[in-house]
Amino acid sequence: MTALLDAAPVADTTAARPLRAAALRVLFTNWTGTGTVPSRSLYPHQWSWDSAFIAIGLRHLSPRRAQRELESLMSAQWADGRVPHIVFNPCVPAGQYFPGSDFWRSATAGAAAGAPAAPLTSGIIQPPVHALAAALVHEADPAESARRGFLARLHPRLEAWHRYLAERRDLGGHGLAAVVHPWEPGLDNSPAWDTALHRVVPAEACSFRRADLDHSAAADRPTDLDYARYVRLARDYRDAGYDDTKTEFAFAVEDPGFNALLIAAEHALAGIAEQTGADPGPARARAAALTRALSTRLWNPDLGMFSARDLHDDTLVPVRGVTGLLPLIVPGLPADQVNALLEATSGEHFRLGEVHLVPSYDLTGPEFDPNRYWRGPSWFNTAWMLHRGLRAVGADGAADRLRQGILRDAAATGFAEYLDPHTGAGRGVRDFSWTASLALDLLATGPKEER
Ligand code: 2M8
Repeated sequence: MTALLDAAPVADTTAARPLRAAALRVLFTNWTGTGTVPSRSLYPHQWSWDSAFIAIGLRHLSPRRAQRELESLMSAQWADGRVPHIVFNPCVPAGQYFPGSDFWRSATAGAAAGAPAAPLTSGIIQPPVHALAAALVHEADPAESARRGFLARLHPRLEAWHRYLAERRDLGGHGLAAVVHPWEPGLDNSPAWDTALHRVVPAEACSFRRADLDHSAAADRPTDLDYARYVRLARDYRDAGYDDTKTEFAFAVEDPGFNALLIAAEHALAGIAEQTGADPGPARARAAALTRALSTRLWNPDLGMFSARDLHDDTLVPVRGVTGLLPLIVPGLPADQVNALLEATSGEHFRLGEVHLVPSYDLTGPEFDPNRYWRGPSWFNTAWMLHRGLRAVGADGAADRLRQGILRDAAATGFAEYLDPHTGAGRGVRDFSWTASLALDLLATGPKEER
């Protein structure tokens, strides 16, 4: 191992103060009054899994604000249980983000599926980190949480959200939730989606205008061809009324990261049910069934880690993506899979401890690009989740070093959206909310805390 992560640590006392202050400044700047935008420039609305990660950090600043972050997101939930991946801020000018509310048309196209008349939202989803976030936010100040009835109000919404995933999104029929758009697992242009995405007929280039390139370098973002396919998939879903039973999904994938997060969230939801006097049984049963399905259906023995399953031909995708490591957060995973995952994190494909954070895709893979979004760069949320997984399986040394790397790189890059795993150079936008909030979380929880 190189000395990279042994470099001068961000101490947990006085040396950490500037980092904490800077993280708080980012979260204050990006707060809109009811929620937090991921970035004032590139992402000027509220995003689903961003809000969950943001709440996890915000709880150390203001548990009440962290509660409001989750409450505002969940108030945009559809009647069928889905939590939309974007909640649009009506005060942001149309055209500042594409695809905006005029593209998704949730209030009309989504009406039959249960979209609210307001706020306007997208119609797809993102990973279900919310119950985990809610449990952590509650723990930050249980008295204030109880006084506001936070968990009691959120529990039915979270239960409906998880039921939506279990009942409407088990497209493969084997007990796992499927994603129907590369934006849904949150790793938009991961090489893990390439084969499935290449089957999608792109939308006409003249039918849309990207806004992301106004705020970020083209070399750091998905290509125009990727975008044309994203637009086509979203348009087809919208035109089928966002109906999961009627849409002919050209893209349908079971992702190990999405399902691992769902399992962690089901465990958190069972705990929330217990605290609120509700029945924890359904969440526990779903967690157990999901864990069995994950460890059989998405374990890829050829890769020695988990990988996505393409529902088009029911085959495992032979690609090493960072989401294939995230099942480390799943309680009760078979020991041989845990051991193989630990080997995979430190092996040549991800080189944990030798490169900055953990790359989003195989360092030796043919598609690896250190700059382009989810095709190689390291991200702070996946590093935070892996840190949690390492901690959960008792790999404290590796967890401590990763924690140190997250703090160091967040400070060094000005809270970059992502970074080059080899050089540590920041990529994408700066002052990115989940980078700030997750750094804040690790500063507040200390190096060896068991969670
Ligand atoms: C990125 O995705 C959005 C679409 O949802 C985009 O590129 O416009 C992803 O990194 C996603 O994981 C993230 O939630 C979102 C906002 O930070 O940006």
